[in-house]
Amino acid sequence: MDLPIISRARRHGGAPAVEDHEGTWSYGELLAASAGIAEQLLGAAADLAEARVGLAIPAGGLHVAAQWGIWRAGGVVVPLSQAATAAELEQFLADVRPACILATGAPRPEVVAAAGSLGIPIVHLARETLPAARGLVLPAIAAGRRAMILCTSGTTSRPKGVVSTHAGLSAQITSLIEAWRWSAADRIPLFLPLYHIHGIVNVMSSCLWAGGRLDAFSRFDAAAILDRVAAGRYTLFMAVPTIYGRLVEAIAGLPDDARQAAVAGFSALRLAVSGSAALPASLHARWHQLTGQQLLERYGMTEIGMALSHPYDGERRAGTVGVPLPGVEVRLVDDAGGVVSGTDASGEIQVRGPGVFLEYWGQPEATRDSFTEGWFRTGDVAVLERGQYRILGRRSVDIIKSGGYKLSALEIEAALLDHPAIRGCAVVGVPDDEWGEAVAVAAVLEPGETLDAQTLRGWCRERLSPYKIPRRVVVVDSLPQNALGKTSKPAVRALFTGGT
Ligand code: MCA
Ligand code: AMP
Repeated sequence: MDLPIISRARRHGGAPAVEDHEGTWSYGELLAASAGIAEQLLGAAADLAEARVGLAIPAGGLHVAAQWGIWRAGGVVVPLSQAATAAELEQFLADVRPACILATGAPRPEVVAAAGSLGIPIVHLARETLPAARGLVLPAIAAGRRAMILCTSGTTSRPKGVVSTHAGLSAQITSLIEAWRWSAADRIPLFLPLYHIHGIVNVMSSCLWAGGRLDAFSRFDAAAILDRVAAGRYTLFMAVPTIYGRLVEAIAGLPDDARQAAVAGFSALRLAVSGSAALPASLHARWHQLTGQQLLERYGMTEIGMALSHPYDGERRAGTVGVPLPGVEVRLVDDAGGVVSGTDASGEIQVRGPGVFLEYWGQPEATRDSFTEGWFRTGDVAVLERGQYRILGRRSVDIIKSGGYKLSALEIEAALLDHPAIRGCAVVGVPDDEWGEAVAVAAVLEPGETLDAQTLRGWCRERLSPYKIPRRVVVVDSLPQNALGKTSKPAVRALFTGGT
């Protein structure tokens, strides 16, 4: 039996599915291309039996065909970051050990280097030379099988692989289809990275599940996107707060006619969604003032998909993230382990439901520790206020959200501590108007050493993705300590914010 996303695509046959720099792909073309890719991956095998396959293809029809092809052959999709350094990729690839990596054109040198050092073959695909399907019978894929592994940073210095099953992804998608009323009439731009749930599930997979049309951009380009919005191409829009902030600025910089057209395009959307990081109330208000649209804010996580959302109809109160999505159970648990009842008391958000991930790849202990009584512990703290959840913050000071990306302070610290001039350091997230939080580091140097911010950033650039590079650097004689003699991260943060 076909996977649901495949059987649904069959219903839309000749309808346009994806528009990218190479033109339009219909649902029928995606199905044919994915069958050919599946057969090529299978070779003489009947089923890839959950072999991992890396995906390093930019957003577009070929990316979708490759993703579906891997699934149809029984493989597990491992999307690769388009920003990662060779060292980061090598660490992740060594962990998940893909059988091969699907790429197109000239793959990023970082991918070539990492794959080369681990002996992982790169399979090149191009639209014009895709293998034609011979009509072989593809394996039946049970819903409980592994489908995807995403790399996520957290409270450990090494990122983890989050494993989702086909059933889990289907549950995440159908919840959004119902709550946000996706239909085949929907048209949406895709400019978010395709190695996170936001771009993969909320935008790409939900759109294709519904039979809608996706405009794929290789990256976020405000001018190109505003042009299409102004042309009235879209019914839906999904982005992180940093992008809405940039759009406000870009619209303000347009000549009168273009500005009016862009605003009219946004005003005509049936829905605009913000998430991945807190949407400042001021930006919610600014967007409303500009477009007449109330942004719908939602809350999710790689491990669970989307959990909370403002209602489609009903109050979209700034500063809150709404109510549980269909199929998702949410509870708040206080520090003593008690379930918070009633309102106005805070607790950790815990989530249960069919969309929750299966496991951290190869880390049974970390998987076990992240659940309690069958509930996933998100590490985010919230309060239920007048019927809607409001996020108060995170339990761990070591998780930073910058421009929608989740970063681990510990991972950045580990890279910095390798520098011979650095004796100690503490990385924190500090409030930032553009990025939500910006990465900041306080460093203690070895006696007699000097290190300027530019050199420190250069060191990081060779080892870490660009968005992990500290934006603010201060050299101190010693790191502030708490009563237990450990580095006090709140006090480190105060070095940058001036607070105490
Ligand atoms: C780029 N830079 C960043 C970030 N992005 N620095 C900090 N934080 C970032 N997020 C760096 C660039 O490397 C560059 O550094 C400098 O900032 C300016 O780059 P620019 O070209 O202006 O940025 P950009 O390439 O246009 O990217 C900005 C962006 C991007 C479009 C906002 O960050 C983005 O797509 N964010 C969305 C991420 C996302 O989808 N997150 C969802 C994951 P230099 O000048 O030094 O070279 S969360 C998720 O999936 C969960 C489930 C959920 O709830 O959604
Ligand atoms: P990720 O691990 O990249 O999937 O990021 C998930 C984290 O993003 C969550 O644990 C939250 O801390 C944060 N997040 C997602 N959506 C929101 C939101 N609407 N408001 C505040 N934080 C959010």
